[in-house]
Amino acid sequence: IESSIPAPLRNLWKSFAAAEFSSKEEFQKEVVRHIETTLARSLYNCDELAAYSGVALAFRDRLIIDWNKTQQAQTFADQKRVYYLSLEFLMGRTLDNAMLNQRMKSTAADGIRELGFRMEDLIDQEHDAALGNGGLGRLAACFLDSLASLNYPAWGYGLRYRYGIFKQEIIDGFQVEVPDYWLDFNPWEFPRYDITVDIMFYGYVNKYTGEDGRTLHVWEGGEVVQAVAYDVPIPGYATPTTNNLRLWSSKPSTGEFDFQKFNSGDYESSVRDQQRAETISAVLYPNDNIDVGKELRLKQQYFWVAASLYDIVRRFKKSGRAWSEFPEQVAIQLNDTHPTLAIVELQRILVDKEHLDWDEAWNIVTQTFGYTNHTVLPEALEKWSVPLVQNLLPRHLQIIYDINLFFLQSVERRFPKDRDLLARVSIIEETNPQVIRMAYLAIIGSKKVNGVAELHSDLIKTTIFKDFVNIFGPDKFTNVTNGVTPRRWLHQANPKLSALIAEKLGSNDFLKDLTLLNGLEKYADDKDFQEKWMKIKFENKQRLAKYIKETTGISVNPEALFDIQVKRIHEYKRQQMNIFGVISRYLSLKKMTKAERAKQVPRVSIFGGKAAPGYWMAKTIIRLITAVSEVVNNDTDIGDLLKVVFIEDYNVSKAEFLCPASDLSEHISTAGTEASGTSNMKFVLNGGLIIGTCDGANIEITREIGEDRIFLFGHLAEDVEDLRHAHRYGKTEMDPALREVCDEIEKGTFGDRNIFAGLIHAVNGGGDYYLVSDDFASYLATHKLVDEAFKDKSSWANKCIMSVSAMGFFTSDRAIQEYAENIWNLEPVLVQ
Ligand code: CR1
Repeated sequence: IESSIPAPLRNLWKSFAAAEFSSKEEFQKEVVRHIETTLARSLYNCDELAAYSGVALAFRDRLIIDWNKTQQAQTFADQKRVYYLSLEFLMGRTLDNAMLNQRMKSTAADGIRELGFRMEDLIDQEHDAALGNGGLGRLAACFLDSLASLNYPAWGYGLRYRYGIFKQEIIDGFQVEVPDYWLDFNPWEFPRYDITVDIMFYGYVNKYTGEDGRTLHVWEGGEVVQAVAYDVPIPGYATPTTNNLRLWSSKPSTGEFDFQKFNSGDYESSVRDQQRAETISAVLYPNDNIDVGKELRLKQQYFWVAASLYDIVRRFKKSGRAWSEFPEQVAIQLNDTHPTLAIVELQRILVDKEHLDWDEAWNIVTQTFGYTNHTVLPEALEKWSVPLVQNLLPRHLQIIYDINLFFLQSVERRFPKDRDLLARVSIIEETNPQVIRMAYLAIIGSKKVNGVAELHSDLIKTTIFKDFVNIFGPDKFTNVTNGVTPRRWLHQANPKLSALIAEKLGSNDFLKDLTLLNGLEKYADDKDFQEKWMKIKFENKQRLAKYIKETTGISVNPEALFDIQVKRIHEYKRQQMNIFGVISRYLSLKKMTKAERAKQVPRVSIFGGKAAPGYWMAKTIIRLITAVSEVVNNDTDIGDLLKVVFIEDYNVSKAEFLCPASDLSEHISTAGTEASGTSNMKFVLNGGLIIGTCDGANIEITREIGEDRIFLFGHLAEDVEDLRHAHRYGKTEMDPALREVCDEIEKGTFGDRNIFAGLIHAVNGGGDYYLVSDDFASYLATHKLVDEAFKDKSSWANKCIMSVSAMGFFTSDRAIQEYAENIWNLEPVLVQ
């Protein structure tokens, strides 16, 4: 590429090349320039938002210079790239992360102070980029950070939703959803109006006979929508590597209006068509771990997958290589089944457009894809109705049928006469209407399938995907335990702790190699270090206490034990068990004498999380939490011994100040239901202990940090089936403490009992699917142990320090390295 441009021209350009600011003064100059010219403001009308914008634009320039270098270096290197397809990227805020990854935060903070602002205030101006629901989307964001930090050539592909996850307001104790229109000012994206792809829906399939006598399928006559690329730079930590996240936005493809309609006076209908096209990327579906199956969602999936594949194939074709080399140049990772149509779309491109033989094409496809499963919950496994797909994507349905036919034929050859097996593994489920099992299609079309924690990866092999392990052999199935980026979740979220650790270890290197944390082990008993450590925890708790006071009016004592459960509200995550436990604690306190009360450890129970708008039970759980908090917090008898707080609108930036402020966090899902969990990792990394079940990554955390530093309770995954069976067939007696709690709710202590009838029924007569009653006694007993342990401050500090020292395994860098080596076969590219 370089040699195609004459040297003099090249040199002239180089002499004018944009340079990165590197000193405080250069930074200040850039900020003022952006405020005065890009934003048309001045010293006299520069508020915090304008100052934030100026700083963000200055850093954006820096990112884009590195982004350009990186894209060039990766193109020249001509190595394999990985494409991470995810419908969700829960990025949170960008400015702080960009400053820290570029290691310019203190320079910038000094510069901004001189210009009359405080960096913390400016950071607070930024709107979260909330293009995800929960763990799955945040994992994708952590992975992008690690891919760039480790210099891997990688692109993310997603949708540019105009509305991210809704904002949650609590009104009269109930959740109310408010749209999240977040694009007013977003300096972190670059529209690429020149990069567009036409995407078709509906239409029909025609057959032709080609010159070589082969049957060709042509999909035509449908409605066309245009995808426009928006690029988001992803900076690595302490490296110039800045990768790309490409988000697609939808718009009508035939220009602004249908002029025929417009001219004939049908203005409204022409605007409606335009809006219809824009609707595709308008809104993120707000469901975590639940599949709703709406047509618009399928449209989103195909729109995004087709645009991304077109882009990937276009890039590959520029290299001029033979198709057979595609899997050596391209790895595509499917983040859950949402992008599974990519398998079908690539097969369609290769067969219908590039005229490869079916088998040759299928061979390429199945060497290219990897599929990550994130859940075993039946209600979250995607199934699309055949009539829906037939109508929206007629050619894709034919290809799915063919994939299924050839697959079933191969199964039949290996396992003759096993008709049950064929029915079990068929991509098509014979319900009425028939449905397509997307997970099966993803398995059949991928080279590797992985779960996200050891227990989860074992469970998928022995339960939902058992037959496929038989058919493909065990090597196709593997585990990559999730991780979190220590840059955001330690260095950025908890700057004081990060600085203390750096001081002790002698450098910041642990942010690149988290296993270096084990150097803290030898200070775990050092009283002076323990004190410094706990002082930071206390200050983080004070900051949270202040926030709680300001936003809810509730006064909490920062000396109390802060017990936090923040995550999406879901019955399997068992926030209902937590609040039942709080009620039980309240009832015990009420029964105590003054002298007994004086011996109790004061608690603050903090909850946060969104309920899917259509998930009535989850909304009822929120209502019970707010109802209990109204009663308990106003009971002067109880005072500081127990406070209950619901934090409104839990999101990434709130997680960043909640994680450092916990003494104890709750990860208490019914065993076998939480695939991994990632906030468990964040809380421990920030020096908090956890109470949890033997589920997901809790098990591996226990293995790393040691059993006596975690409060485990409850039944094991292997017990669950029998327990559920017992509930279904007659077991009715309830745990006595739980019975007392239910009675209290039914007495009306927490307001209108009818509101909570469904919640009570679920544990009392309703089959107790999530085994709250079965685990309740051990849950309460374990909380007693927590109280006892918290009284011994030095031993508590020792546990926290020892735990942090053993958290090296849970960096997303380790996870990404495992993907790169075992699944993608990917090598880093160094950027000069
Ligand atoms: C799981 O519930 C896991 C994340 C990321 C979620 C959670 O335990 O940590 O994925 N699964 O792997 C999910 O959203 C659709 O499935």
